[in-house]
Amino acid sequence: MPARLTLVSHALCPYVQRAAIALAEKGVDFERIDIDLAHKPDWFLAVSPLGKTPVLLVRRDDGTVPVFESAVICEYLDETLPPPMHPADPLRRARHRAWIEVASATLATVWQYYTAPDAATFERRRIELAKRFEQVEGALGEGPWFDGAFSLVDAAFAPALRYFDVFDTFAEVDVFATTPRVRAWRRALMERPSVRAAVAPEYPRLLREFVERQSGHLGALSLAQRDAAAARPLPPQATGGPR
Ligand SMILES: N[C@@H](CCC(=O)N[C@@H](CS)C(=O)NCC(=O)O)C(=O)O
Repeated sequence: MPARLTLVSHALCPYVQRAAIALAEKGVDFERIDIDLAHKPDWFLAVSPLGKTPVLLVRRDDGTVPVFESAVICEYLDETLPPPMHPADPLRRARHRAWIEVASATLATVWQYYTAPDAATFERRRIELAKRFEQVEGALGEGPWFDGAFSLVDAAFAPALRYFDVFDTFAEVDVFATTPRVRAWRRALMERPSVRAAVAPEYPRLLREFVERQSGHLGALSLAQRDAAAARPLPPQATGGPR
């Protein structure tokens, strides 16, 4: 029998990750299909009016319903599957939904950061991102999660924070110098099994290559790090062998 839930995805899409995290937290079986957003298949355009991933295909006895927009997918999953990932109190829930919007704005800034064409623009966007994370710092609770139990806000921010795990491997740029709580939150999120499983093992390589293809400042830092690594002499061979 085909899976009841299919997540139509793209390997690097951060919005897909939100839905994948929510699905994993709910412990539900689902199928994931990665598509090429540069060549969108007709069947995809038929289920995605805006031509964007993610789309959740929900198979029911009376047919398949496509649910699109990551926030809507997450809300649908939360309304239909335990455990709850939104707080029960309406005001607290409203606050969580509002911070999910901030997570989306943060993703837009991360995109501008890693596509910044030159060093000066890159630095301006680094400052913009650091300020955004200072706002988040002020909203964070005692930890380890955004506010109490692991919630949809955690699922929404994890993909934005994951980018820096990859960027940190080739560029020495600190976006989190003034935000110790965000740093701790980031570490906790990256240990969470649902967050880890939301991307494939080749994600770091694919993201790095994608950044390089943007031909911006961060891509140049990545290429420079590759060149430096290639020019480094190999460590001396160990002498002798097992006796
Ligand atoms: N608001 C949407 C944003 C989704 C989105 O921007 N997806 C990107 C990939 S990460 C996409 O499909 N872009 C293709 C396009 O815009 O043509 C959501 O939350 O699901």
